[in-house]
Amino acid sequence: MADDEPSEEAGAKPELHDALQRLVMTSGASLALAIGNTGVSSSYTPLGHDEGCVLRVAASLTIAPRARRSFATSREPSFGRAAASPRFLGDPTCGSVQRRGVRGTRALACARFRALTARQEAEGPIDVPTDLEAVRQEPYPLPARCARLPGCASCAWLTPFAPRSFEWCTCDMSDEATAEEVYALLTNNYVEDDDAMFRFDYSKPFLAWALQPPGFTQDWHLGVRAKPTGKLVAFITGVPARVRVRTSSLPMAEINFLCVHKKLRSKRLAPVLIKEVTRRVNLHGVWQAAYTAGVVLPKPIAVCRYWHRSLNPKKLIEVGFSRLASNMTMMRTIKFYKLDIKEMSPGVRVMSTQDVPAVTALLRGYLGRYAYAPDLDEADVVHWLLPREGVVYSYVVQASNGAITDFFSFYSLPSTVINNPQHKVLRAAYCYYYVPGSLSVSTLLKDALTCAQAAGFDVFNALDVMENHSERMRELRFGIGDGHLQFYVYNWRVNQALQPSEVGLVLL
Ligand code: MYA
Repeated sequence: MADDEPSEEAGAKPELHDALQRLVMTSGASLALAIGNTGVSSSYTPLGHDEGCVLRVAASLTIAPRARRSFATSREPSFGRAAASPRFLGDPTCGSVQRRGVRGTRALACARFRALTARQEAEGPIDVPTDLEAVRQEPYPLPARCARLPGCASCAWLTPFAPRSFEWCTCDMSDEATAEEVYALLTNNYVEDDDAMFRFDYSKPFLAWALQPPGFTQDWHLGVRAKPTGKLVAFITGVPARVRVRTSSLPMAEINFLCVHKKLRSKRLAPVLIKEVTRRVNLHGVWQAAYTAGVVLPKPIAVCRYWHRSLNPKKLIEVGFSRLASNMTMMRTIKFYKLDIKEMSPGVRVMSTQDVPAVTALLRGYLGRYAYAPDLDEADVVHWLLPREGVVYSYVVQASNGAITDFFSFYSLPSTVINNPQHKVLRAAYCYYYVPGSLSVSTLLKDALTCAQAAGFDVFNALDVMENHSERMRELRFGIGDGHLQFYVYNWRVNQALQPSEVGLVLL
């Protein structure tokens, strides 16, 4: 091996590794397919923002050369009521000062402030569950299109005076024609990077899997159709899940696939979709929701980052996801990222149905250590983790005595490569759940990378959640992305934002 050749041993040539990582990431190679979801207590007000909100929209799919894309609208934080109230209470110039004297007023202000703070600090529901009968029974009205330009889908005028030209629909994902419509809407209009180089391309089998877990409700797969064509123009989904926030295990909806057709953007359809899905979820007696987004909304419970590990560096360079480092040849780069299937840990095999009880027990034990994690049972494990070709890949490690000691998994989420003459699709594997036992997390991740490379994926993406800390990721030749993914819990107050290492939830 020549002196400057990449070492197969991670860390043996740190300067070379760093150069490669710089190549891959600072040049904009970070496919931070971060669909966004957000942070620290979370009550999202779908119609009309809270004054104190910070809105910073970050790219979902962050990638390459012209980095630092800011899909970003940035609104500086202003003081919301919570911040303003204590200031008012403590204001010695307020009327009560004259009546009570400064000291008395301060004492009263302090007492009120303490009470207020105590209320604010209690973790739990922001709005305590309402009586089901108090939930609005009829759907929210949809805005109408411009009356002056009949048939115009793209003008900015939406008026309540025009005849209604959109209608709600419920999408039956087991119906082939509907599944095709949803796929078409998402594949053409869903999350892109700021440079419009890549767009998520969730496959139909993936959508069928993601949207029909045990106990799913078709009513939560909500679409908007244009009248009179019937074309699907907007979509949002919820699926039921039991999720634990610290010690509270709650029935929640996991909200995903919020999408408005490109020609109907900025007409405030999204807030109506969110309100309507909230109503439908509430009608089932569910008052909390988990979601992630690249945008910053009020308020993230955790802010996480993506890391990217090249598996097919040549293609990543060709599509503009990565660049060749100045001191590297293509051959050396390929060698640097090559993983040898013969080096897989002994005992690793594809998960099968008979492993479900053992994998469930392992996951329940391991995820129990995180502050924000799913509360999985065997039916969930059957659905979410039994392997499905092209969708989810799961492996166990079996000891010589037959015991299942470890588990790892990843899912497949390709992206359309926009306007590239050579490549149409980027095949990305995303780190899903794992449980270390006899092997370390690093070894499990290396095995996962090897399986993903052998299965033909181009890149392996992982959030810095669970034990995916930066040191480990660098060791495994990941490069950090420039996208952030915010995690949110709807209608649940959390005192302090969680560290990524406290998050054990992976949303698709
Ligand atoms: S994250 C994936 C989001 N989808 C995409 O990024 C796909 C590409 N983009 C689009 O399709 C549109 O740009 C979308 C906005 C649909 C995103 N989450 O209609 P508008 C707010 C929440 O004029 P459009 C995912 O799926 C924005 O702050 N809100 O804008 C999880 C503004 O509000 P305000 C968002 O560009 C979704 C308002 O929308 C998001 O035409 C979780 C503008 O509306 C976002 N990602 O459409 C949803 N992006 O004016 C919350 C923008 O107030 C769930 N906005 O600032 C809450 C829990 C609900 C269930 C509760 C049950 C208990």
